[in-house]
Order: sequence, then C-alpha cells, then structure tokens
Amino acid sequence: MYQATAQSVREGLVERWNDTYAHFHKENPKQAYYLSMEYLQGRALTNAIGNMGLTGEYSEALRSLGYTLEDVMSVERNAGLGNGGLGRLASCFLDSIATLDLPAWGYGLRYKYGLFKQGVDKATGEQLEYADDWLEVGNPWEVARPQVSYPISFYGKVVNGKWAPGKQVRAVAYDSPIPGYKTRNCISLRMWDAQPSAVEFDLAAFNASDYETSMGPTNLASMLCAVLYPGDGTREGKALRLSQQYMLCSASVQDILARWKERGNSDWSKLHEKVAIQMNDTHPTLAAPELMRILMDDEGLSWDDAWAVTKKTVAYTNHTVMPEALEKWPLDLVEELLPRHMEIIKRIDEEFIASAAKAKAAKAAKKDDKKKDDKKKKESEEEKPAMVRMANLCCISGMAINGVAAIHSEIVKDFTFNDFYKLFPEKFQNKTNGVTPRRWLAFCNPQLSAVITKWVGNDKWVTDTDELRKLAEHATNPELQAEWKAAKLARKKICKDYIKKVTDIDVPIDSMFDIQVKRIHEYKRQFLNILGIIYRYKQMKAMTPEERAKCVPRVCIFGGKAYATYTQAKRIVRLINNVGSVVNNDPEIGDLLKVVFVPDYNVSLAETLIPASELSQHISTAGTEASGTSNMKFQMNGCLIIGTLDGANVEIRECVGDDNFFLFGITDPEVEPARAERAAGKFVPDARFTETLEYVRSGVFGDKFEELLGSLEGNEGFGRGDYFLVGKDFASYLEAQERVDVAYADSMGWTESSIISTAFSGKFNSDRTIDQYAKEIWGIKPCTVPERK
Ligand code: NTF
Repeated sequence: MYQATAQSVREGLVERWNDTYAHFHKENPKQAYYLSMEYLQGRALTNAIGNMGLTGEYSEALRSLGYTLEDVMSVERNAGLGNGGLGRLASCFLDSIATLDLPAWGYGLRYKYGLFKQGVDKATGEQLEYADDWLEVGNPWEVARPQVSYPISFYGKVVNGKWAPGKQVRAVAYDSPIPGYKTRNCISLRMWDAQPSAVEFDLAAFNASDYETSMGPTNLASMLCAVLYPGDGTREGKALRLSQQYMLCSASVQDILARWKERGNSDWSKLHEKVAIQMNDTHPTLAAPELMRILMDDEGLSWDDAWAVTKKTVAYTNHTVMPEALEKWPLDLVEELLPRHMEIIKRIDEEFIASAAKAKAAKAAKKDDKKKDDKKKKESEEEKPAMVRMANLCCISGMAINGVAAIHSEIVKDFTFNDFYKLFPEKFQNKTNGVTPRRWLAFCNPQLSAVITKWVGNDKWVTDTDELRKLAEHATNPELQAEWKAAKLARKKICKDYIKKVTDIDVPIDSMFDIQVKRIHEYKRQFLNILGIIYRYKQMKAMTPEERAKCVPRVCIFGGKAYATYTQAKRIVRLINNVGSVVNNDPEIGDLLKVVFVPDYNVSLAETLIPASELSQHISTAGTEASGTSNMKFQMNGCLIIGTLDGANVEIRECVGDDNFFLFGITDPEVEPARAERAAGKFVPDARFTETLEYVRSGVFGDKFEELLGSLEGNEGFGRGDYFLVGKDFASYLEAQERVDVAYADSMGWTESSIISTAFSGKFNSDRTIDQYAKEIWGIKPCTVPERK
C-alpha cells in the first residue's frame, strides 16, 4: 500500500516537476545551485502529500481501503544521507526554495548506505552500529537519468597545461522531486551515483582471468558512493573522502555549465548573471578550482577572465568554528589525486598572498600588527606536511561568506577568519538558520496545528509565520490554554507509546518531558545534562518520602549518534544508559525520574519527540555551537528552552523574552579566561560538582567511568582538562534547573510561556532565511510556474 500510495503521489508530482523544468528553461532566469555533501530528507510521503494540500484526500482514500495514512507512511525508510544539523538544514532549504518559487536546484551524492543505524547493547549500554541500507527495498521518489552523466577524472598528470587523468568514473544523475507548499513549483534534488566508465573496463584482462585488474574501475566506482564520511584516519581514507567531494563538485559544475549552454547562454564573462553556486561548508570547496579548470582548459578563457567570473559565482557558508573541524588536506595528496587543481590552487594562493601584501603595504600597517602577522605567516609556512586549507580557499574564492546565526557570524569575523575579514569586510554576512514550518510544525504536529489555526483564525501561518504572533494575545485565555495542553498531552501519549515500543521503558505521561537530541559531542555537553540528572537522583535518594513526593517528576530523554571513532562520545552514551538502568528500576524513585536513551535518532524520530517536548536542552559551551536548528523546532512546538548564550539560542531568547527562557552559563568572552583559570590550577569547582563525580566513582552505575570523569579534571592522560567547561557551568546549570521546576509547578504560567514560545518563533522559518540568501547572496527572483490551461 505504501508503494502504491507513493506511486500515485509521484504521478501527481511529475507533471508539476516537468512544468517547472520547462518553465525555468523558457525563462532562463539566474539560478542558484546548492552543493551539499549531506541531506537529511527524512520521509517524503507525508511531506509531499501535505505540500500538495492533499492530506485529507489521501487519508480518506486509504481509510476506504482499510488503512491509515499514519501506518502507510511509517513504513517508509528515512533518507539519512547526513550527520546532523548541516544536512537537515540543506533539506529545509530545498523545501523553502520550492515554496518560494525560486529557481534553484540541490546537488548531492547518492550514498548507498546512509549514516549508520544505531542500536544499544542491552547488557553494556554501549552504542552499536549497523549499515543503513536505505535503498534495500527501492526508492519510489527518485528517477534515474542515465542520459545525464559526466566523466569524473582522478590522478594522472598535467601535460602542456592540461590534465591527462589516470582514472575515470562516470557520475550518473538521480533526481528527486522537491515540491513546494501550495505552489506548482517542484524543484530537483540531483544526487550523483558513481558508475564505472566503460572505456576503462579491461576486457582483455577479464578474459585472461585477471579479475582484479579488470574490475579496478568498477570497484573504485562502488567505493565512491558507498558511505557518507568514510573514516579518514588513513591516507586511503582521506583520498576516498576527497574523491567524493571532487565528484560532487565536478559533476555538478559540469551539469550547471551544460544547462547554462543549453539555455542559449554563451558569454562566459556573464556566467555569474545566471549562476550562483552555494558551497554548504567547505566540503564542496573544489567547485571553485573545478570551475576555473573547465573555463580555462576546456573553454579557453585566460586565467584573469576565468578568475574574474569564478569569484562572482561561488559563495561559502561556514557552519563551525571548532578548529579541528576546519577541513585541511595534505598538499601532496591533493597533488596526486587532482594534479591540475593543485596547480590552480597554488596560483590562487600566490596571487592572493601578493595582493594581500600589497593591500597591507598600502595601509602602512602599524608596527605591532606587522610583527604579529609575520609571526603568523611563519607558523603557517612551517606546517609540515603542507596542507590545503579548504576554508581559506573558500574565503578567497567566494563572493560571499556567511555564518549561520548572529553571534556565530560575529565570531567568524572577529576570530576564525579575522585576517580575511580585514581584507574584504564586504564579503561577510550573517544568515541566521531556519527550519521549515511545514515539516516541523504543520505536518509533524497536526494536533497543535489545529489549535493554532483555530486561534490565529486561518492557516496562513504555515508560510507566513509572523501570523503566529496572534497567539500571544490569547496566551492567558483558559480556553486556549486547555486546548494547548490537550494537544501537548496527545503528543506525549504518542511519544510514550513509541518509547515503550523501542526501549520497553514505561514513562509517566504527567511528568515533564525534558529532551536533548543531537549528535553526541563533548561541546554539546550531554555530559552536563546527565551529571545534572545524577545530582538530582542523588538528592532524591537522600530525601524522606514526604520530601520526595514534592519533587517535579521528569522524564529525561536523550537521542543522538556518536561518531563511530569518537570514543569519549561513546562513553557518554554508555553513562546515560547505565544511569537509566539504575534510576528507572529504583523502587524508591518510581515515576519521579526516568532516564531514556532512544536509539537511532533521525528525522522521523525527531518528528515524534519534538511535538511531545516541554523542556529541551541546548547547553553547548558558549561560542561553540554555530547555530543549532533543533532549538528552533522545539520552540515552534511550544517547548521551553534551557540553554546557554550560544548560536541561535541568543536570538530565540530575544524573541521569546528572558522570562520564557532558562538561561545559564558563562558567555563567549568569559570562555578563554575560564580555561586559563583552569590551566593555572585556580579553578575551584562547586561542591555539588565534586560530590556528583564522587557519586559516579562510588560505582552506583556499575562501571566507575574513570576515563570520562578524568576528562573533566584534566588528569594526566585523560583529554584536555574539561575543555568545554562542564565544571565551570555546573552550578549555574543546576540553578537554572531549579527555576525550571518552580516554573513547571505553575501549570498556567508554563502553558502561557509555551504559547509565547510558538507565537514568537516566526523568525526561525527557513523561508525567511532563504529569502535573504536569494536577495543578499544569490541575486535570484521567484520564477512561478503558471497553472496549466
Ligand atoms: C552544524 N555544523 C553546526 O554544528 C550547527 O550548530 C548548525 O546549526 C548546523 O551546522 C547548520 O548550520 C556542522 O555540522 C559542521 F559540519 F559544520 F560541523
């Protein structure tokens, strides 16, 4: 029934899709191309039906056949071709691009296996990883386009200024339709699959039974698109990752230029008037040198002409300021894999350094400045082996460089890329992230949506989220409050059933649902959350039954995957599970505290958890989380946030007001002094922190978690001494949690805050973000597909 429903929906989409291609072709507008190594599309069925405005019709039709839409859609596999926020942002952006009728496509890779499926070992609490064979039962949404295919070259050498490649595969297009909401526009997500190139198949070797030689190119092709982020600990792993990145860039740039020509364009100096290429983080950086290569070596442009147009065509979004996450590749590896590109990158570098030196001389830099710069230069020259720093290449090549939240964009300018900012301040922008209100409110939470539509007076809020403000006028109205609470309770019930099904844990529905879901990382500080829970548990154990009965009952829910080789993150998962096993089975505690780790966090699970949430945690060390986007989804669904002044939290708090946000922790400028204080041995932790660590060490949760706790103390051999300042923020966190408990006990007050949260979530609509990209970076305008006559 799922296959049949999907086919029927697809049929309805194909007409819109074809009309969109044809209309864009005819109008020949400037078009934007979003290049991303990651997309977290989640399920397509409900989204497509919802965007087409046919939810009622399909529900009815399925009911008459003895099915429910919910059951049918729940068998769809999640397209999980991404890690986390960056990939989901790309998917939200496509939804908004289509909804705003903008002429733009997405480009990505069609990995055979998505991000691993996560399980939990019942006995040890450890994370388990399984291959995610998402295409196992087919994918009714994609259309293979074997006629759209490009050669992708690797290795070889440069002969007379041109590349003579050593190996080749073919990139073949697979397109998925991305329907806009309440519009005929339906754009494409084009994902490249690697296939062996027939010219490389060594038939003679095969017939001589030398299968290894003859199958070489076939194996290379199947490796290229096997998995997202193959381990890059070895040189082979690095080469594979870089090859993937290059394949995305080369195939996409070839396709973009082919389309440009097909539409009758021919003046290369005006390419940027028709094409904008957005690089989603540094993974697609090679788009710039690839464009240069094609323009010079295939199209015959001079260096100057090619460079002039390239730097008006590509733009770069930065998504992280964590130094270890800023990609760099060994220069000799790039040279071996892509010899011609390395030449181009070297020349870009030389010309940039020369022009920067000129700019500096012209400015007659102050003496101290000069000294500092000389020192920096020396450091970079001394790096061995030499590296290609992708973000630097992006900053030099890009027409625009943007961060993803106001505070993040400031950090990018003031620290991460300050040298570049001083040279070309006009390139730097902010584009605060957003999420699609279709998937993340209207479709995933029909219960709350119905209440919103009733009280706002119409459903215009599904696109124009500023309409949600009208809810604020009624925030204390008992009737709205009752309906609001009923919707939340209905979602908590669904969530409770799901938790029971997958973990066998019974959670009480009248407890506060407190959720932290995101990739497991030290900077995101799930560790702080679980230590706070441990402290709470310890306190409760010391209470008399009468005192205990006064506690605000909580269900603490975690979800998220730890990267396969990230040992410390995996230990945090194990600690959470072990704490859960003890607390959940403690008869003294009963329903007052439950700790649940829901395995295999993905888009669908988020759609179940977020509508049920009452409190959510966004508690990264200030200055580390570029934006966060789940915070926006939680806010839209009437969930209150406990959080630090980091990423988009800052702007969310501005919108909801400080009364409706549980703030704690040190601020970004206080972070370095706090680290220095630690390093100098002057930090004195709060007694509650020390007590909590001692409690874990006493073995209450089975293992003593020595390596994990050691990382917080900077013990010899264990990590970097609480680099993310869990100890520093612990007291302030506990105090914020006390304020949460007090607030939750006042049910009317809490509901009012919940309504206010949703009411002022309008800013975080990805339609707003995309409108800004379109106007302020891409320079594209809506191109609305007309109704069929
Ligand atoms: C992520 N970056 C950031 O960590 C999030 O704060 C942000 O919300 C999303 O990007 C989307 O902008 C990454 O995943 C990466 F890859 F850059 F580290």
